[in-house]
Amino acid sequence: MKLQSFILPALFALALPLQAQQVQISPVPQNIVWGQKAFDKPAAVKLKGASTADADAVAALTHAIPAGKGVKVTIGEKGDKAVASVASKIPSKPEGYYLKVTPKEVIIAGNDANGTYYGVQTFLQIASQPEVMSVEITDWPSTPNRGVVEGFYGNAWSFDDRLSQYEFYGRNKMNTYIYGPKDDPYHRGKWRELYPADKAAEMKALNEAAKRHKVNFVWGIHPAGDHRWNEEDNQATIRKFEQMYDLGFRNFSIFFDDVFGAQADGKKHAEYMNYVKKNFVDKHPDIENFIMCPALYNKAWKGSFQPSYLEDISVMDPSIKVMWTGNSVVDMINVQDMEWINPKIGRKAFIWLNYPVTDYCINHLLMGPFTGNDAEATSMVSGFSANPMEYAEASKLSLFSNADFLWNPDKYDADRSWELALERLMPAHRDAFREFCLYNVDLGQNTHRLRRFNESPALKALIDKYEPAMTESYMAGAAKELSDEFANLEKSSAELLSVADTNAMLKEIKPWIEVSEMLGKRGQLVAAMYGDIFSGNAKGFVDNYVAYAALTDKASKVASRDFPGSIKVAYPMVGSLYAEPFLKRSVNRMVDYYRHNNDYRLDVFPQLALENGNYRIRLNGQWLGNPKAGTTGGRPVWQAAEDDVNPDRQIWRVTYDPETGRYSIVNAKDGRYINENGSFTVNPDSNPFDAQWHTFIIERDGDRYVIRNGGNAGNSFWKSDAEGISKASKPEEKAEFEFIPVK
Ligand code: LOG
Repeated sequence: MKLQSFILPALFALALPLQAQQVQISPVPQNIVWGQKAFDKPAAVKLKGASTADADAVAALTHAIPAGKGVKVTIGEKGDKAVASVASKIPSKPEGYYLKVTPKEVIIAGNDANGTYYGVQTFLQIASQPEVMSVEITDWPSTPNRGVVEGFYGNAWSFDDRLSQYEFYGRNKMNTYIYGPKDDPYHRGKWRELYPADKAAEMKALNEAAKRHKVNFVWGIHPAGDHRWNEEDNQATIRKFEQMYDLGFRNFSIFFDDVFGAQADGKKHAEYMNYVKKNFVDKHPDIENFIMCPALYNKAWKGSFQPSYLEDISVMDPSIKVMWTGNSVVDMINVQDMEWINPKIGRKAFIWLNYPVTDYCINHLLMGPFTGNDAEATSMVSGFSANPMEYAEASKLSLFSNADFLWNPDKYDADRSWELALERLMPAHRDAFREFCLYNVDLGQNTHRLRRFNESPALKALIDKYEPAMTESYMAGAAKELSDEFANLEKSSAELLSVADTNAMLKEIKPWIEVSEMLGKRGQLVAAMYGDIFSGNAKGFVDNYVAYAALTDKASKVASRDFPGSIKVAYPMVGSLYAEPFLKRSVNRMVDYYRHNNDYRLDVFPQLALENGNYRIRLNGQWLGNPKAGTTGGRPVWQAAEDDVNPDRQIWRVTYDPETGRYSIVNAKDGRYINENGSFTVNPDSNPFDAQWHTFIIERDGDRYVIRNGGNAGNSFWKSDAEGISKASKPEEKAEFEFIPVK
């Protein structure tokens, strides 16, 4: 008894410091056994086998740790004499490797060139610590072609962006980069034209850089918009591909995405692909990959294309890989997706994952954990590439985890991977960067309906805990905790801004960090206003409100990429899921309360278009009425005559809702609300009043008013039709109503 209690703490004491030297390796290796300390961080490596080992692997090693007198490192591929003694331990898997670190020596033995290169990458992670641990690793990737498709609309990545990407892919064991920036004219608009000499030289340099990092640069063309499916255009394709081949490219793809109608003909696409296969690919036996992105590239679109499209392209040469984005344009990949598509195209689809691309939600950055893809689906793909943001450096946060996931999906843990990515990408400012990223997770409402709900969990918890009671009373704890959380965001953002000009990633996303800093300040002002309103400090409330409004205005004007020639300008949105709506609700509520209870400086607050009250609504001399009051469904209608039998049927109660900052419009006779379609609700039980849907923006224009939807109901204006009111499809159709107060 006594002995045990003495030994146990002693063992822990021993185990802990050793544990501390173990490195979290990313991607997570398939098999790893740690031992004791082997040696101190090496200043140099004494190489054995370097002359026969893969040259890129040797270069990657000696670039990080110079060759010289130091730790003995034996390196090579299966079949090399240098690594013959461990030949049986090398996994017989493409890109696999065996790595052993002992106090005496290090052995890095690849199953092939990529394997050796990846063995070096793993060793460099282990050897980055002051004390290097003994370890034995057998490792290989679970997914064959892992990487990125630069396939977004907008400002394409720069030359330097790309160089930095390949280095990053190599380090994180991604081997594929598919080139398809929609706005490179030589990729799409001017696909028939050869690259001019200067651009060709850049392309060549990029391909060579990619190769050094074991990245297959897949050069892609997008002719689908105006290909005439004739010999002339087929020849133009071959000419362009031959130019790229001569520049050194050995991987190719053809894109047909986002073309519709007659251009989206599956038979023509397949014939063309087979033509290029026969007249180009087959003439160059050293070409590795030939890939196509079909016009019908996701399941949700199947009804909009020829029913036989997928069958028509399934006749393509079986070596041609076919891309697929999943169940819809933007969706994570699961087993069912793969079970659906693979049999239809007669091969394993090559995934084009539309994440973290933001070309359809450009005001947002996607800096949250990389989650939602099924591990099992990776065995059903011929490759997996993520379409990133036009912000190349910021995309690395997500791509780090993309690499981790694809290498060893069974051991992938999204949160752990995300934490490690933060550490590796921003070691000196990890905590500040983490706080910033937490507020840049969700995409906002968007056409593809992907949402991420794990934004700012600490703030979300405070809102859930305190907001309901904040209208009732002052809670010092709530004010302090909310203020502290926003202060942390401000402080973290300020820290990042102080180094932003010398850090490639922070420089790129600086506008978002500026907006974050302002959000942090604004949140603290709102917490202060909450104190002011309950203590009756009118001056404090007004001053804080004025500061808040000025910062809100300033933040709304921060723009990203507004340089000449920029394809799209973004207005950064931060904390759009929880933080911003919370501030907006709180301010609306407090201002509404203040308005009703104070008279000091009411001029600083935005004027309401309409005061709460009863109104008659008139257009073109007709009155909006509810002649079937008391029934279910139907709609308000225009009536030429005033209703003097039941005047309430033409009277509308207009109420400002401080939560949303919008108005509800309810009939005075039967209390039925007008819904977002300009009708009464058909089933009041299943569709009760919901401020997110049934409140409207009312704006003043001279002595008339325009009405539009808001919140979940979109933002269309209201127009008048022959019978009543309805949503306008174009802003020009909007009606200008009269609101006549009923005394
Ligand atoms: C485009 C892609 C774009 C993405 C997200 C594919 C295959 N094509 O809807 O260029 O970045 O969606 O907006 C696409 O995804 N079209």
